[in-house]
Amino acid sequence: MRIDVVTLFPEMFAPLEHSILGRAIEQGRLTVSYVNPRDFTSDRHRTVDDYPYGGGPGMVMKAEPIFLAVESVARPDSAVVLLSPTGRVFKQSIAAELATRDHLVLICGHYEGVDERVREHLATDEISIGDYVLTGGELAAMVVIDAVARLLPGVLGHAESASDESHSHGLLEYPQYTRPPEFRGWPVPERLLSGHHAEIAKWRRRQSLERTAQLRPDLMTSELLAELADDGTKKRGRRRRSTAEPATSAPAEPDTAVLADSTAPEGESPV
Ligand code: 4HQ
Repeated sequence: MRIDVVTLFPEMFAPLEHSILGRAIEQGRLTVSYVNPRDFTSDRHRTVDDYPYGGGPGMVMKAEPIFLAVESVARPDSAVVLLSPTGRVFKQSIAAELATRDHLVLICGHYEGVDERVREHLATDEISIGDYVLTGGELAAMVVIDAVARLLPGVLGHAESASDESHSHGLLEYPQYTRPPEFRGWPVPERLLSGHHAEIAKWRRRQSLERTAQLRPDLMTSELLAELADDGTKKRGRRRRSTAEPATSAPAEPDTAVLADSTAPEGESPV
């Protein structure tokens, strides 16, 4: 995959050179390049921002340097993604969707934002990494790059493996332990030491279900709630024909009642 990042601050992306992504870049599985809108200005001061029409605080990134920067790298098959608090909120399924593309162009805004014509006439997609305000789109772009790159073929090594963790199957991960079997008096759950693989798999599934219900009730589908309610004492297999199976599996609304802090107002705007 090739990723071109449109940014005034390419130095901010130095962390990508390290660890797993650094290895993926060295192996040529991923190419990340930078294109600076400042290099597409023609005035003496290389101006990339200007005052907002209508007044108000802060500066707005000018349309032309961003259009020229994107147009210098874009191909017919590029996904052109604007990082912005008004975008669709990033999650694993969006990472998986982007990982199928051959070319991403990520536009990082700075200051109070970018001229609206970038969103309207240049970006093909708009992504937010969450409901909080960053000083620029660079950290958001790095989050997207990291989550997408680890899904590319061969990027994760044997020991890392992409399929079996939180959010890839819609459940939170079960608790993990390594040696020693007892640390400061806290033991590793006995089932994990048993070597009984079927029992271990059952225990882990149960832990994942219970954790998800407790910590992220918004992720619980009707199927998962039914599985959670099932105490495992009924006989398996030989299922009888059921009448009226629900057709959909929409996640439940967040159940803030189970959370420690249910006092925060909902729908707080990040912008
Ligand atoms: N930004 N998810 C860039 C964000 C943001 C987010 C604020 C983007 C400032 C100029 N980006 N503007 N949240 O907070 O992606």
